[in-house]
Amino acid sequence: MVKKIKACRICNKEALVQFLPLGRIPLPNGFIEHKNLKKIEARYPLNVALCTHCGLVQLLDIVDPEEMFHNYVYIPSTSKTRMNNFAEIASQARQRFAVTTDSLVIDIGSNDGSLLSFFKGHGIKTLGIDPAENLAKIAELKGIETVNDYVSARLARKLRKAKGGAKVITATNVVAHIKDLHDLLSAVEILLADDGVFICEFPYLLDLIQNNQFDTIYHEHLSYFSIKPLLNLLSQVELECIDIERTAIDGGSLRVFLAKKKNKRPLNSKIAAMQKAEFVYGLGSIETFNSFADRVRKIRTDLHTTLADLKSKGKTIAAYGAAAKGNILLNYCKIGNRLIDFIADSTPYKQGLYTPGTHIPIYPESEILGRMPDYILITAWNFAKEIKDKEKKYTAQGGKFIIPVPAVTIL
Ligand code: JHZ
Repeated sequence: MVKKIKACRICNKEALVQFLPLGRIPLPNGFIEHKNLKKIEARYPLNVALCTHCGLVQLLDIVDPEEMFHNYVYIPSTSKTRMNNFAEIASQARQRFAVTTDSLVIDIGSNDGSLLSFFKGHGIKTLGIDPAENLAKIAELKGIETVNDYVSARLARKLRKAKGGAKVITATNVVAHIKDLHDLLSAVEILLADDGVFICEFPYLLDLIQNNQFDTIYHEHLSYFSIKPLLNLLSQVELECIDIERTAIDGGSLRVFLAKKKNKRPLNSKIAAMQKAEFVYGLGSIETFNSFADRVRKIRTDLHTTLADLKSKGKTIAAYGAAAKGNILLNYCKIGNRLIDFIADSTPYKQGLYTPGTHIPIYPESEILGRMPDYILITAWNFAKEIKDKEKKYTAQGGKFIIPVPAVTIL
């Protein structure tokens, strides 16, 4: 089921201007079993717009969350870079906000409990909230108590009564997945202790646009934040931004620290400077987004041409990382199993399956050296360094990597 959006989900104005129609694409985590390859796949519109009033970039079509999140194949523990980022968030939270063994830490969108394990390891009380039944079970097996549900103010009231207030609430790469942002922040207000802090991290729109990271745009990500819409949203609730950091994860993200307004913590001066930089770059103007869309179309042509040329010369090509973003890249650029022989991925739940829309088989990473393709397209480009470091033997034997963004490059 898909719902069309007319008004902005933050400011409620009918000021949405579409700038990048990516077409109808299967859900990016909808990997397929071999026996289902001949079945017709559901495709969903992927159109993105700018709210010319508050600046929130957002999808115009919303897929039913149950179709996307009930059973989820993505787990963060497949990347050292991501786990290091989680470790950093946990240690920052413990040191900066005086989290002790008496404190409660809640993670929204807790997946398999990976982030919370860095708190649990220090004897801190933890609670995960995640709608994916399969992942909540895995987290529980690791000893991370997990409520298998979508976060909401209603659920928050129940949990607050049962568990008390949280000193820290985290939400990494999950704010973009949630349709009702006001309800999310109400839930946070209810769950936070009066001196508590909400730490959320998500890809930063400025990095996404500057570096042509269009494949981060997919059905699961409903919102793409910059500072202006964030401040607009906060002006409507009882939370305020006490600090903000730019982090390198996922091609450039924002780590935002929110606290209850009644605490009267000083607003960080960084925020004004960042908002100014966004304005100077042109994030307030639709022309900026239209030229981004032109650059995206160029990447599509360049990538298809590069791979087709190599193939016509008899070269073999694989991809690395059956990431959700990779599936958007492959579908949008019309790169299927005629060009790419296989995708290497370390996620056990993805191996043996095929990519949605493009039907490329997913094999374990060991197949890289086993099959020695001439070229590897790094579809998980956000982890290019980690992948290149891991596959030094491949390059030593003459293998070459291709990076799709910010511009198609053969390394
Ligand atoms: P990765 C997911 O997006 C989904 P995806 C979600 N919607 C989100 O917002 C982001 O995460 C944060 C593999 N890999 O993290 C593992 C290797 O095989 O970029 C993953 O399948 N070997 C919640 O799917 C994929 O690549 C490696 O050495 O776009 C990376 O997926 C490394 C480093 C990764 O997220």
